Amino acid sequence: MSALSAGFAAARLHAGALTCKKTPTSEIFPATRSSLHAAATSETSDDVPMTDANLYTRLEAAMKAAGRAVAFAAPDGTTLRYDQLLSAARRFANTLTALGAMPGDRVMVQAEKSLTSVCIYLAVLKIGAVYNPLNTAYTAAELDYFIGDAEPTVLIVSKAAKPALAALASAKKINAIETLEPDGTGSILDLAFRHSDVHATVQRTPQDLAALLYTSGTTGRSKGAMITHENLVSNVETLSRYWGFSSTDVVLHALPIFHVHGLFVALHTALFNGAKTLWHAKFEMDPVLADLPSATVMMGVPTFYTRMLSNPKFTADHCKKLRLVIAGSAPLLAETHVAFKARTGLDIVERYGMTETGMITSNPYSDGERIAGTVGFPLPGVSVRIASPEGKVVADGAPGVLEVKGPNVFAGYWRNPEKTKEDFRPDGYFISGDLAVIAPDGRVSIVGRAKDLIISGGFNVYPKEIEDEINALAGIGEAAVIGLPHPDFGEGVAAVVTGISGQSVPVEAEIIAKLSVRLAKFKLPKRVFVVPELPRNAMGKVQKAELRKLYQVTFTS
Ligand code: MLC
Ligand code: AMP
Repeated sequence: MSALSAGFAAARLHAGALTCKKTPTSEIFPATRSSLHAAATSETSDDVPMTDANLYTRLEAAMKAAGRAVAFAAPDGTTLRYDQLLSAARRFANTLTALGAMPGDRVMVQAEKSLTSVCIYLAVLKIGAVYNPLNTAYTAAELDYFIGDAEPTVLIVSKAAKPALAALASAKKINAIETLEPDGTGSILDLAFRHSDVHATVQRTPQDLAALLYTSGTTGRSKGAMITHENLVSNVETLSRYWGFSSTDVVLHALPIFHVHGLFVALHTALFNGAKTLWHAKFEMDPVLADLPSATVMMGVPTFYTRMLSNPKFTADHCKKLRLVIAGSAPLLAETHVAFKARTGLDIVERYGMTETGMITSNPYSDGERIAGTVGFPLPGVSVRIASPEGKVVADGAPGVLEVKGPNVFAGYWRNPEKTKEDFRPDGYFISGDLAVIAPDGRVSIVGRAKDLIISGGFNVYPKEIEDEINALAGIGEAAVIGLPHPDFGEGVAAVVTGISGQSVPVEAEIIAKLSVRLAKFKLPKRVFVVPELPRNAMGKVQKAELRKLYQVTFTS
């Protein structure tokens, strides 16, 4: 974050200087306040007609209204004001355009969370391009697939990752590969200081794409979810109202910003309301507890709350100002809800959503009871129904697959019309793959999954992808990958494998080591069991339920 302001200072002092001088964090803000102010107040041509559906235009209205209010504050004491953020977004917009990114082009970013990446995100929206963030845990092999599929015009990665990708650039028609480091420095930041902060926002229709987010699937291959400006605008408007956001809010943000929860829920609600964000590069207990007493809003995956509760230092005093505590992305155990209430006096608001749909349901904020183990009511404007696998709506109160329709539902899978067709009903409902029931009062509970999916610490892992990788290893007969109860991550990935007779079967550590070259760390089995054979049903299908029963205490004891 501090790198941003250091860069602005360099740009002003050297009038178009090409390098960003590294400045110790603590010295940056006092020294550069005036230059940032100058940058932020320079003339812009941002005024666009009211019909523009670009999400940026909507966010910008709130950010402009916030003026010189603090947008971001980090644990090291540095801050960034809204006027500074807007100025930076305009510079990055000019930078990306100069790198060849046109409206509709993908800008792929695999970089650690920093304020520079927030500016890049805003700039991508501003130029009408499509933001394509990737989990930083993805390996080079996974990145190769994403690049081939998304065909980005601009790719932003860490300095360490760039050399291996350079050869790809011409083969995959990438215009530019720029770098971005965890501290927010990198070639993309250096470039931004060569560009002016005058930029006219590119107008978008509601159906134009704003983002492409990859989500893995039952086939083992990740699919790009095409997310439109309308999807994002409708969801942030709804959440802002439903959860009672205002410019006086202070949002504690410790989620990654390459997925929906951190990017479209936590960041959007803060920016859309001109609120202040307490910016944490990741969830780390001590800094989070130090900032919590200043926060009015906190959002997290269940692992955040179980970790906080297992820390004896965490007390009600930390939550003095909290008015809203959100949990989602994975099931929040009822016992966690109850324990949080007992420790802090606060009822966590559990909500339910997906990459493809943004937020779908939420427990009530102001009107009604928050019930542990339920995900609340469909959000205003969002329709939900429960159906059989064949698409027949089930009797009231019966379990089935949750289907959802509304302005929040994505436009389909990137370059994959067959999969899109498969996952939508003819009347426009999207088939979530989650098993749910709706109570007579309309309250939704997620009771299971129709899809073979593991959610570990809020990250999705599709067993098929891991099984394909294990099956490709020498000496392996067949692998079955399952999710087992895990005290920290909710579910932990485990594999049960057979060998091939007459061949030497790799041992657990070898299998994990080989997989680690190909798969992101969070997808790696934390245990691998080698067995003589897998349990099968009469049809010859592996009985994963049996395996889950057999190994259920693996991570809990
Ligand atoms: C880290 N590890 C994980 C893991 N996170 N393993 C499984 N599952 C995870 N989620 C690995 C690390 O690489 C490390 O491996 C070991 O586990 C211990 O790591 P750690 O240091 O304890 O983990 P940490 O870095 O603290 O990360 C844990 C976490 C993080 C929970 C803070 O995973 C996280 O921020 N999760 C949030 C995910 C999220 O935002 N989901 C939203 C998706 S959007 P080793 O080998 O080095 O020991 C969505 C829609 C919706 O779902 O509804 O919101
Ligand atoms: P993702 O593909 O990462 O967007 O993950 C979406 C999935 O997370 C959903 O389909 C659900 O299975 C799960 N999910 C999100 N929120 C909740 C919740 N509150 N309770 C249970 N599951 C959830």
